[in-house]
Amino acid sequence: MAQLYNGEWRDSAPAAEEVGEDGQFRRTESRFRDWISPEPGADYPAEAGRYRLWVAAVCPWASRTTAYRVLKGLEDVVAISWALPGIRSEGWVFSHDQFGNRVEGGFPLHRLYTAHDPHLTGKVTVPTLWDEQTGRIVNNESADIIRMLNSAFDAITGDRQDFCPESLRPRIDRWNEAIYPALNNGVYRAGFAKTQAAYDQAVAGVFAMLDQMETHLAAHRYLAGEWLTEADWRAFTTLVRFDVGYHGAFKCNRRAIEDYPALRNYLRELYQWEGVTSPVADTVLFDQIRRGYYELADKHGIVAVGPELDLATPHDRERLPGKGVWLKA
Ligand SMILES: N[C@@H](CCC(=O)N[C@@H](CS)C(=O)NCC(=O)O)C(=O)O
Repeated sequence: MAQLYNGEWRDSAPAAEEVGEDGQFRRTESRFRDWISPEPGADYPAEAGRYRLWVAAVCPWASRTTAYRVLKGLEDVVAISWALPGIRSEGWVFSHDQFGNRVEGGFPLHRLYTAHDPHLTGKVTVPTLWDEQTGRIVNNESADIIRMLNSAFDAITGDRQDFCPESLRPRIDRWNEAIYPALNNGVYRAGFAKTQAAYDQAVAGVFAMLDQMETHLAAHRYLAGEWLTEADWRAFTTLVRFDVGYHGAFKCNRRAIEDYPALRNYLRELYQWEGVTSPVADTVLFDQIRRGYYELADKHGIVAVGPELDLATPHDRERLPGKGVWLKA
């Protein structure tokens, strides 16, 4: 994997190898974990127009943050830069730099990381939350970023939706802790496995989790019951990529989401969710997702044709009791 070594971008280096001797893929922990806060005197105070998200449409972790940006009505508050599609030797590449200047040949995200620290060693990942005022990276862990977006800017936007209410936290965390290793990251462990045993184990975990979710969602509108929460959005960004990406490119092909009656309707309901400023569906760029995964998986970069999905068709979830989104007092 390409990464920074003492501020230098190197295309491959065994030290950063994320595949162990047993052929298992292990994702490195994110390193920037600072927090935007509405508290007075915070290092990163909540201010409109100060922060920027650097994202890629193919990436499920980045997509958590792009979904929250529309869900919480933050389109005029937190700026966004979308990576140019395709895999490049420089990693994620953007059309403009951090000052808004167009860069001929593209601006690699690793430049942002060395602007933060010229001697940095580590991976360069999306999403990255950047502070334009100090020229520093605030955070590059999507799980943290969505918790921040859920509340940090509420006083600015007036939005009271709470996707992580205190009273539902234990349920949300329980689903997150189960779904992350088995499904969100499980599809990558299947797709990047270097041994049959590692693949077999990962793919078994993927489908055991989908089966468990199917059983739960047959009787409950959402993962945490009657309320739509963070657990649903973290599941969503993997589910929406499954049939067009993971099923073929990552060999997760025992079943498709379309084969699960409850999951397929649940996926439609989330996909059709109206954000405050734009629909969640606008943040899902199927063409880039499909291309992105096949480029990763196929050395010739051949993109599979199917399946054709129409997630805008009606769902049947109204038959289950649901209260929608929790509102803060
Ligand atoms: N734990 C991180 C993972 C982010 C991540 O791994 N993003 C991928 C794209 S899907 C990436 O940028 N990979 C580049 C690399 O591994 O060098 C998060 O959830 O934010």
